[in-house]
Amino acid sequence: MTNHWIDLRNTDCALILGSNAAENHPISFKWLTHARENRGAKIIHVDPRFTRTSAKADIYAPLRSGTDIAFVGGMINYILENDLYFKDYVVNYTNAAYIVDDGFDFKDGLFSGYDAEKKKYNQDTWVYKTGPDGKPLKDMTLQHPRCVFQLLKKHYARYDVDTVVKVTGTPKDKYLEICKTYAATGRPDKAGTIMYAMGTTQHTVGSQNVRIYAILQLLLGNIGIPGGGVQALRGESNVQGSTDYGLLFHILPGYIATPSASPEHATLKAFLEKETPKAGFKVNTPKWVVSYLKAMWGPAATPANEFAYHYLPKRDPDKNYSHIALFEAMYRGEIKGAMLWGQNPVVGGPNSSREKEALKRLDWMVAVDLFPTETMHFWTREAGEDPAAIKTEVFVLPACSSYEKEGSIASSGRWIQWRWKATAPVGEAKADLEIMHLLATKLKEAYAGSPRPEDAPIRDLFWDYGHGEEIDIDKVVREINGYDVKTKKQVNNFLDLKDDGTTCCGNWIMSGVYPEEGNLAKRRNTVDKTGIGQFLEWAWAWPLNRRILYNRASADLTGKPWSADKAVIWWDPTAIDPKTGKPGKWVGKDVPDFKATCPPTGSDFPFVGNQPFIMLDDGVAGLFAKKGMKEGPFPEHYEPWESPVKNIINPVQVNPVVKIWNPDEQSVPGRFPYVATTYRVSEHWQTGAMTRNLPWQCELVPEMFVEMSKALADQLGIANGEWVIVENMRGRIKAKAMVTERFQPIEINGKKVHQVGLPWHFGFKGFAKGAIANELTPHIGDGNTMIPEYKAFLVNIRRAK
Ligand SMILES: Nc1nc2c(c(=O)[nH]1)N[C@H]1C(S)=C(S)[C@@H](COP(=O)(O)OP(=O)(O)OC[C@H]3O[C@@H](n4cnc5c(=O)[nH]c(N)nc54)[C@H](O)[C@@H]3O)O[C@H]1N2
Ligand SMILES: Nc1nc2c(c(=O)[nH]1)N[C@H]1C(S)=C(S)[C@@H](COP(=O)(O)OP(=O)(O)OC[C@H]3O[C@@H](n4cnc5c(=O)[nH]c(N)nc54)[C@H](O)[C@@H]3O)O[C@H]1N2
Ligand SMILES: [Mo]
Repeated sequence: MTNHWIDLRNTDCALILGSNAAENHPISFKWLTHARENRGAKIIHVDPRFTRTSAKADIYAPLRSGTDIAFVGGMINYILENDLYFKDYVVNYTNAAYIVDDGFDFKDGLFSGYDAEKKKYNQDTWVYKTGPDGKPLKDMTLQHPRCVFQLLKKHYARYDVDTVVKVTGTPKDKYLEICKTYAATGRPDKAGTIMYAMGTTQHTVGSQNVRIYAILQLLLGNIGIPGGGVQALRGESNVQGSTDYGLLFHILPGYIATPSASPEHATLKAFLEKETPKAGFKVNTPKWVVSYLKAMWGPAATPANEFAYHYLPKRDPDKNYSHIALFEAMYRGEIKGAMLWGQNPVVGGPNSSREKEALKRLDWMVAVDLFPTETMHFWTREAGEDPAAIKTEVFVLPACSSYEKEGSIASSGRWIQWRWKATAPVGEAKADLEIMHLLATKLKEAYAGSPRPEDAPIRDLFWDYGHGEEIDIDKVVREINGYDVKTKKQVNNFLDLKDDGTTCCGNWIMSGVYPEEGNLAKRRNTVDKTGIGQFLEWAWAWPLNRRILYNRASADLTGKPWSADKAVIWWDPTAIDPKTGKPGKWVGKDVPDFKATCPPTGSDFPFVGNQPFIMLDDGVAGLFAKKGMKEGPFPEHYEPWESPVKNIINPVQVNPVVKIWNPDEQSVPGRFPYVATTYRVSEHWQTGAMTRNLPWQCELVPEMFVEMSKALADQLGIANGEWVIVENMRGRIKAKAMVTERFQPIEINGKKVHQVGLPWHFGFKGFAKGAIANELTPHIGDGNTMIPEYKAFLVNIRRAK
């Protein structure tokens, strides 16, 4: 989230698309209800199916799964055509005025630079045109035909209302009502927020779905203000924290790129040169990287050995190591062993039968979990297997639950909150941290004194957290915050970090959570001194306890809030800065997302006073994404891999950069006419391990179902509650028909299309058993992140007998 949960109460309009927030993130509705009651806020919900979120919305509109870019692209066109954008904001705080390289083009569904063979773009033309001084050319009047604003306008002019509703199936009057209502937040005194989750991301165009929300919000001046922003409603408890700490293969803790085995990353010097931009706050990257290496290898990380940079694993630059890719590698027999730590892919993984097959090809597997899961038992008769025919040796380590251990978690709003242990673990169960500590200690014992260079990263691993078998979590948090290596004094925050090896810091974005005064995640001051619900002394938020990201954008060029109602920080020329003793300072209701003493009209490298987007080298937000996004600088509509219709916006059917792993598993519309999506129910959690072992939850939703409209049920002669078969190229499952009004047939370009929905909470363990929805979902992922396309695929449905 750019903002945070409580801040939803400051919104004038919430556009919820790709999320069933009322059921899956219920706390959001506490604050949206507050906004509606106190400031007349409007709630809009866009979802293929009418849910409890829709029931609480002022406007609900259906769309076909997988068509959000068309939907939002049309809103952008509406805003630009009707001059409803926030002009001062767009001109000054985005790259609207920048002139784009002459070679940049978009034709027949493709941007310039596409290599059809490699399915990859050469992004060299996705840049600005520069003047003789090497600086980008700009036209602040936004009239130049090659400026970002005009190119954006041209790109989305093709997304006229009639075309859009032909793609999405949304009734035209509803669509226009949403355009009008949401565009009204483009005024300086109004804020609109976008709330999204898996309905947005689990698509072959998932990343560009999120990008297009950012463009919409920037046009309306909705970023950096209370009640505005783009809100990623995170899923699993602490999924925010796990990405912050580098769980994903392409990032180290703090969103630093993982090094690859390529010449440009061969040495620390080369890596830092490549990964450090020339302008913007990220010029500090070397301080973060070197301090991280000091946290990893302590005294063994010295200036002479480039701080042990050569110990960091380097990934193959041409390989992908995401979920699908790893399971495909297991399937091919390239991976011999796997540790599955709190995950249950036999139920939750895409094309789960294939993933189960992949597990059979491992020599060993370790599962660390609270409950016996389908994944731990994948080799059993219960799973339909012959145990004698499976070679994989399976080890189970019992883990304890969140109530049985202490630690912090990061919420979607980036708040780091401490949780204390409520009760002792059951049986032999241990906290994950303890299990990790024992493992690390044993590994270090095994490699102690080894002269082999490949053992050095473990031999020299700096593991100073424990007392024998016991780990001291306080020491872990202290290292995450960082300290001065010599004095052992905690640094105040990442502004104190150095690139010479004198500081150590486990994760720069978290630096500031544990200064000398103590662990701020434990703070519990319930007084809100800001009046807008910021609660700055409740816990701690990264970065630097900042609650609204990019908040410099809430003030105009001179540092005055665009409107009193939306004031967060402002420039006070008389306020004295305690550090410098000089007048002039950013003050207000949040920690400035800016240098506190850099005046709005001046500069203080790498800060430029009127450029709020400090993490970008331009200092302004990107309506046009320069190099970076795999499929282009502007989001473009492509159909899901499995779609009932042809793409009518452009001639390219599927996202041109996605990797198609197994072409023969594609389900085609003739045989499999219905659009299927998967979703959650309030009563279950994820793969069900945590709810199907609780009898009272099982009573609430006891069995697998497929939800369909009355029209489809009538057409197929299916009665409510009857068993049906749902099938496609990947699998065939049995489910009970749940016939509802919540799905309605939609019209796509003159063709009637039916959508159905499946929960994915069931499996063969626990008290409530049922078919696994993921036996139907494809092994295909988004072009940038590889998140699986769980939300749009094709199936056929028939009566079970
Ligand atoms: N009770 C409960 N709460 C949970 C969870 C749980 O299992 N149970 N899981 C947690 C986790 S890990 C996560 S990630 C979040 C997920 O939270 P959500 O994303 O809200 O979860 P889903 O129900 O999977 O999907 C949301 C909605 O997306 C809609 N949808 C499907 N395709 C599209 C599309 O193409 N466009 C649009 N606009 N909408 C589409 C679906 O109909 C569904 O209503 O929930 C978290 N909260
Ligand atoms: N079809 C379809 N599939 C999906 C999705 C979808 O929308 N549709 N959503 C996807 C999403 S968003 C997600 S997040 C994934 C989730 O996929 P998984 O992470 O595999 O699902 P969970 O059921 O949350 O599994 C977590 C496991 O962790 C265990 N656990 C709980 N607490 C702890 C702990 O403290 N320590 C340890 N070691 N274990 C613990 C639980 O018992 C459970 O078995 O599924 C994905 N799969
Ligand atoms: Mo999730």
